[in-house]
Amino acid sequence: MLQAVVSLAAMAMMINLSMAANYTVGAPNGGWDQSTDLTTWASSQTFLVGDNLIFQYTTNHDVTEVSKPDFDSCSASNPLQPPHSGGLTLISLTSAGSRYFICGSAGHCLGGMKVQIDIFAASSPPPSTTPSLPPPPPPATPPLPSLPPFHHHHLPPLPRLHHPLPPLPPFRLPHQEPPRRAHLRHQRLPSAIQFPPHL
Ligand SMILES: [Cu+2]
Repeated sequence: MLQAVVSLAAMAMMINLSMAANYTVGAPNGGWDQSTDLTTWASSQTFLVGDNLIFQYTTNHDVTEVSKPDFDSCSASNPLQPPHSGGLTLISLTSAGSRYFICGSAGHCLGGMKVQIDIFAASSPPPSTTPSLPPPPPPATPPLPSLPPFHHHHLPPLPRLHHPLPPLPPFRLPHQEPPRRAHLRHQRLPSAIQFPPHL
């Protein structure tokens, strides 16, 4: 049971990793510099929770995360966290909301080296800015393994049944005597009843 939970968690992590996107700021036609239109670049992307920003830059720049007022005024004096430097900075977008990055080098933010990143919850990206992906092709159906040819099992012929029956005697209707009519005999009544002579 515990093993199943652990492997499920590992699978969920793998799915999350596979779904997370890395965005190199300004790429592919620009970068984290003063000559890239970073506002246009950011508006062409959809950032989701779990995605990562990758800042690649020459070492005369840095990555300074600031509040929106400081972003608007290009003030790097109150960074939300120590400025990142060194030429390669990875920022994990761990929650929904807006984050503001400027370059802390003097004059660079005013020169346009600033970017606002709007991060959406992974489960509900805005439908208007979500690029519609073509439907995935139907999964190829693996061919079924061919079955070995089917051999009909040849059964031996059944022995013929020989039950010679003795010939039946010719069928005769049982002799029936015609119904005998009871012979009614007219009994002759005496034609003349002779009464004894009247006394
Ligand atoms: Cu800079």
